[in-house]
Amino acid sequence: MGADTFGRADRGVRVLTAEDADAVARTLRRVGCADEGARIMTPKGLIRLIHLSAVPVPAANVIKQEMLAAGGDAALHARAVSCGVDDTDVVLIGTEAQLSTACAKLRRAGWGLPATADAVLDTLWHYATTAGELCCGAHRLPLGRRTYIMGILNVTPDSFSGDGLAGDTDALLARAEAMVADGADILDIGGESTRPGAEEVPLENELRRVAPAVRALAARLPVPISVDTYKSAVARAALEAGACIVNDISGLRFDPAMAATAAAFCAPVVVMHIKGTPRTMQQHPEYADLLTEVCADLEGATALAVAAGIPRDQVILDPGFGFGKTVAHNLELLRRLRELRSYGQPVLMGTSRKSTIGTILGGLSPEERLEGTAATVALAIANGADIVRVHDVKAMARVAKMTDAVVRAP
Ligand code: HH2
Repeated sequence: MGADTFGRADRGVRVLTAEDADAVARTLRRVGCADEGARIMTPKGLIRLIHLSAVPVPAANVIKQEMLAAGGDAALHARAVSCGVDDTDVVLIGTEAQLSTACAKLRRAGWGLPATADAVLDTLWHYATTAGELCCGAHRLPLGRRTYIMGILNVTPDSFSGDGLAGDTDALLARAEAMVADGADILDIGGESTRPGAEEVPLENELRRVAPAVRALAARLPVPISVDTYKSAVARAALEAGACIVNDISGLRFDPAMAATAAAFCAPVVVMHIKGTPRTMQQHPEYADLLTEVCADLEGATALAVAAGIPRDQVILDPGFGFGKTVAHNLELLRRLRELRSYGQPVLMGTSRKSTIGTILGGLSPEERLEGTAATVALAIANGADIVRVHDVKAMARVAKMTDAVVRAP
């Protein structure tokens, strides 16, 4: 663009896409900006909204002042300024540069603000960084390079998707081998359906379904096996039989011995959010603030895991698509999944063939939900999922590879 076009609103003016530091830095360098300039300006190019829960009002007012002084702002409850409430949630609004400046000041303040400032800086770092690896027995899954495919193997007679294989070990092995050939990185074996309204399966039945299946698969297949259960006795039997990940839809809540069981085997755990139990969860689920509630629950589940000795980075977060959620809730979870990246922990999403997809697409049955599942898998990956839990491994491995090529480009 030369002097003749400069200043004309219809030429060379556009909004840029740059959602992380690397993208901002590249954008600045494209106009010939010096490396040092790009280093200084990159944090000014990333605006963040950060949620803080239940801040005492005096502290919240100090935070607001420091954010304003740094050129950002902070939203508080309408009655916080007049001390009409005792505490308030806060939304910090600022560029990373402004947030850093405000946090540096808050680290020298009182009212517990140094800890808050450190938490904000930690969170910003976690949000921007994917590092580490999942340690699953002898298997290592480095995070951030690509999305991992968790293939669903239900050894049940009544799974919602109609794919259950209770009692047929040969068929199970054949399906598992096909899944691995099609691109499964993890196989998730479950012996109890957790579809809405499902009744609990007695422990003995679940053990009889799961343990032999895990033993057969672990001996023959080159990928880590996870066990989908909320019962510690089933988890223990599966881990003894060769499973190396525990996938607990209750977020370690239904069985108090679950966290210690996983810890004893050094197994990573998937902690999932559920509201209620599978039997009750779809009875008018309501949330004052969906993501705040889901994230607080997952933080609590992580604390249980860490207290039992599981390293924080081996605690995988799952917002529980379909578990105590309306269609609107599920869509919001998918849209805002990236918020779960605030914790520096791996993120898993399980949308496969779920009823929300059937509803949106006009009442399709589970077997007809492939394309809808593909859309949700692509969005989950674009919004920060490290692992997707799916029935249709071949198709979703392709969706993941294609999406990874776009969103994980160097
Ligand atoms: N969904 C189901 C079961 N287990 N685990 C995690 N972590 N996340 C999920 O979204 C999830 C899960 C339900 O799916 P499926 O296993 O196919 O059905 P059923 O429970 O009816 O066997």
